[in-house]
Order: sequence, then structure tokens, then C-alpha cells
Amino acid sequence: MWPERELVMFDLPSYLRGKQVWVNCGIGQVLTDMTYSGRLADAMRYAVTAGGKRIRPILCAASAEAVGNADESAVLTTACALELIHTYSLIHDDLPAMDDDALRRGKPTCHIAFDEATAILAGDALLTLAFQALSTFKTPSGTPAEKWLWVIRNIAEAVGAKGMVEGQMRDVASEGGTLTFEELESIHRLKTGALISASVTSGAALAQASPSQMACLKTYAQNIGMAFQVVDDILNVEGDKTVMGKAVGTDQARSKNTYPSRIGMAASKEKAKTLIGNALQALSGFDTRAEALRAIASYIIERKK
Ligand code: GRG
Repeated sequence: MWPERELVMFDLPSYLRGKQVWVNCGIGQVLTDMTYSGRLADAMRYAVTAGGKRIRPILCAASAEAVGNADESAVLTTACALELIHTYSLIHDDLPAMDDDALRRGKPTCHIAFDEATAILAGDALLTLAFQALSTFKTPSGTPAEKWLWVIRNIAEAVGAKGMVEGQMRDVASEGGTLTFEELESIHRLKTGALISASVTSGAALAQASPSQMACLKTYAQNIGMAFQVVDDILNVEGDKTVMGKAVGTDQARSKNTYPSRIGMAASKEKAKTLIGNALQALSGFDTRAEALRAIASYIIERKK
């Protein structure tokens, strides 16, 4: 099991709050610098500032801290880009052609607050803005150009046609049918796990992780990424709509393949615990600088939203 004593000593809530403020300031700056004012910018800002846990940017920062050695401004730019991409995916996921959801982060979804065309464009613009911010960035201390390119490629691969978008395609195509367990896992790995993995590995790369550190962090990320989606499936059944800020019971209503629907609630919870145990095991060679990553892993199965 994981080291409970150290988790008790680590103040995760204040760590999360601090990092949320940090990334929100960065996102505000990127939006101010790189968008015109007007309806499109309003819709982009509305979706990004509607709330959200900021778990992907926080994982990026925590991973960089676990390794040490990162230029903070490079990590911030990357963290912002990850959240912009995540927000785009949520806007598009909520559209009538996808999950057709009216509530996200406790507020009307972007296409309800604005309109469908504006929501599509706001998502497109957020995705593009992420890569614009990444490719505009210059580190004063000089993060090597190859490292920076690696990060950009790492994120692009994770969210594109062999990553998140493919996961979404398979998810949409599978509605109403029955998937094998392997097919279900591959959807979770692509749709949710890929961006979470890229968040961890990009932070690690910016901190000059060694190949063996990178391998351990990849294992950590793959396990928490899968656990994150398993818990999301569980919360869609058992969660509280007000706490979560989004509708619940929607997976069953859309006949979606999920962990609870395939293996039941108890086995899903057991699966999430096993994955988190694996993730913590992968961090065993890291010192106390990985404490945030350890605490986040535990938070993923305890979260209520
Ligand atoms: C390209 C048309 C087009 C659509 C792309 C790729 C995609 C749409 C959607 C997939 C992304 C998605 C909705 C994955 C589910 C992952 C998930 C559990 C999202 C919720 O993340 P949280 O809990 O949300 O971190 P907050 O609001 O806290 O940021």
C-alpha cells in the first residue's frame, strides 16, 4: 500500500489551490495577449474560466517538481496549453452531436450560453491557441529547442488522431453496442489517459528527467489516467450533480460502455484502487519532491467531482 504517513503530512488542498491560481493567471495572460476581444474571445474565456479542477496543468507542474530542475515559466506555458486543450475537448464533447450536455463546471455549457457555431469555433480556437502559445514561448534560460519541440509533439500526439480524438471517435461509435473489455480500456486510454500522460511526461521532460525517471513517470501517468476515467464512470452513476457541476446518469441513458456497466460497481472501485496502487509503486524511487504526485494519485480515487 502507499505511504499514508507522508500523505497525511502533505497539504494537498492548499497545494491544489496554489497551483490553480498559478495556472489561472497564466491562462488569463495568454487569452489577453493572443485573442481579439469580441464574441469568440468571450466564449473561449467563458469556457476556460468556468471552473474546473485544473488537474492536468497541476500534474504537469507536480511532475516537473518531482524531477527538479525545470524552468517555471516553461512549465507554466505548457500547463496553460494543456488546460486550453482540455477545455476545447469539453466544449466539443458537450455539443448536441456528441454528448449533448447542458451543464458543465456548474454552468450552462458553451453552446447553451452562446450558440452551437460559436461553441465549435471557441473549441477550435482554444486548441489552436494552445499550440500558438507553446510555439511562441522563449525561455530566458534557454530550454533547448529540441526539448521544447519534444513537448509540443508529445502533446500533439496525445490529443490527435492516435490519441484523444480517436478515443472520442471510438466512444461515439460504440454507443448502444457492446465492447470487449480490451476495447473499453483502449477508449479510456486514448480519450482520457493520453492527455493525462502527456501532462506528466511533458512536465518531466522540461525538468530534464532521465530515461528511467521518465519510464517510471509514464507508468504512474498511465495508471492514474485509467483510474481517473474509471472514477469518472463511477461518479456518473453515484455522483452528486450539484457537487460535480455536470449531469449524472448520462452514461446509462446513452447506453455507454463503462466500467460499472461492464464489471459492476464493486469491481470498478477495486480496479481504481489497484491502478492507484500501481501508480504509487511506480514512484517508489522518487524522494519527497514527488509527494504532490503521490497525493494527487490518492485524490483521484477519493474525489467527488
Ligand atoms: C474534435 C469534434 C471534436 C471533438 C473532440 C476529444 C473530445 C472531443 C472529447 C474527449 C475528451 C473528454 C470529454 C474526455 C473525458 C475525460 C474527462 C473525464 C473529462 C472531465 O475532466 P475533469 O474531471 O474536468 O478534469 P474539469 O471540469 O475538472 O476540468
